[in-house]
Amino acid sequence: MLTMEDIIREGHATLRQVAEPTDIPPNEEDKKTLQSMMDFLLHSQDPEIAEEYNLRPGVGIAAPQINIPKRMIAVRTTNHKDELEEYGLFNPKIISHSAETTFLESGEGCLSVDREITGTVPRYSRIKVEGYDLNGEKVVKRFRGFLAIVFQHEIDHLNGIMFYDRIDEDDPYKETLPPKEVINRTEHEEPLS
Ligand code: NB4
Ligand code: NI
Repeated sequence: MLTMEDIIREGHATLRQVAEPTDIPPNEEDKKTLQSMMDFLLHSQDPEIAEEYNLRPGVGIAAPQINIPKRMIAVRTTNHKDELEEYGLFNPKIISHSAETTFLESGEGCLSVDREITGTVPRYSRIKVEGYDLNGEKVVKRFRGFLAIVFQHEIDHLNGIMFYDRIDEDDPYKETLPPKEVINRTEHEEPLS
């Protein structure tokens, strides 16, 4: 089972590399790795297991964080309807996104970063992701709200990007203005938790 000791921290070169695509269909070793990443999220969200193994809670993890420079991510969280959404994807890719951007009010953290970093991390409000699941089946799905932010944080890791790279260093709390055509949108996003 994966624990915090398996997670590499900022300063480690792997976190700055562009990860390699996996085989499709996925090989058994990569499938085992991805399953262990999904298990880590489950464990980290179980108060008893998390306490026993000293796990920080996580809603996402990317393979480079366990020092495997391959394009694999796991995401596990609830959506705006409070339903569990769980994904393990090989070679995930954002194939389209909104012009509108958003950010997590409470900022972002990272299992590979052992310090608090405050500031606005701009993210697309809505994305369409393509990838392959544990069975090697193609998945194409739209995400918005918190889930969209988690996917962008994880896909960034596959490209060697850390969340704080996206904070404006001269104006850390800068709020990126939405593009003109969506400022007057009538539809409201659910509040981001
Ligand atoms: C990835 C996230 C950082 C910001 C916001 C938040 C948590 C992570 C990092 C976007 C993606 C891990 C991977 C949480 C968390 C809220 C929901 C449901 C019940 C506990 C869980 C706690 F754990 N970040 N941790 N950080 N990363 N919310 N929640 N809750 O997951 O570095 O690259 O279980
Ligand atoms: Ni992270």
